[in-house]
Amino acid sequence: MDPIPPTLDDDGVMDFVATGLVVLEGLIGPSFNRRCDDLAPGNCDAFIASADFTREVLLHPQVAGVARSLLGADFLVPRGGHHHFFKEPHLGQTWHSDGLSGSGYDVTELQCYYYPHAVAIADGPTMVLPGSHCRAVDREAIAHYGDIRGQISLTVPAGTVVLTRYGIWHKAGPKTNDRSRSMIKFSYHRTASPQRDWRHDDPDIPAYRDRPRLDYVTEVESYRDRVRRIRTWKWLCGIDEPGHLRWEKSQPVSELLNA
Ligand SMILES: O=C(O)CCC(=O)C(=O)O
Repeated sequence: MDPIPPTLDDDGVMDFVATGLVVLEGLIGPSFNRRCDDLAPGNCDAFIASADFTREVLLHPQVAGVARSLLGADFLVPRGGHHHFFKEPHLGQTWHSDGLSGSGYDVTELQCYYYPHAVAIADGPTMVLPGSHCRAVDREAIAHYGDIRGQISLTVPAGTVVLTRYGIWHKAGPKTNDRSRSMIKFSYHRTASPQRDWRHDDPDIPAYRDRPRLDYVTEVESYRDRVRRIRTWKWLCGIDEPGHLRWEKSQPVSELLNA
């Protein structure tokens, strides 16, 4: 028996394919959140690998349920990570992605942000750009970008966990107070070949139902986004026979010759 039930259904997975993130607000309770009060900045491998963090955060049924949905059975649970801590006011980071943004349409890693304390706009929240996770980009180039229409500031209640597709553009936003702000970052990885084994009733794999165009996306880029989303959806469903990426208006030559 699979001990971690998937929590996403087809629509939840399709949403993730389009936006690149799932936000679980206020999930972790106050008593565990308080355990992060004195966590030192930087590497926090021992804390993340601890039995308590594993139980309360990493294997929380909602967090692990999303990981199970998007990474398949027997996914790898993080045994380390990083505490992104800010106290002094600062101008904010530049846009960056930690992963190989645009390298493909697979989903093999989920990078997660856990906020043990509430984050308000003056605290310098993490900012993310939904849909940016599948763009082929030069990391140094996007560092020059300013505000982008559709960007989100993750102003969240304490105990929020955000699961993102590795490669999503993000940054710490500008901070105007001197209150401590914590974000604990860790990643789950896939070991299983992709298949549609998240929650579903109908055994037939549905076609990808496209999501609305993102605010910053032009008409042409939105077409490219749609193709990228379809490819990611098919990859996740385990449809990888040769030719599955064919243009929908084309037809195999054998069908034409035998018609
Ligand atoms: O602390 C944050 O909000 C983001 C920091 C981050 O992701 C980074 O430095 O790579």
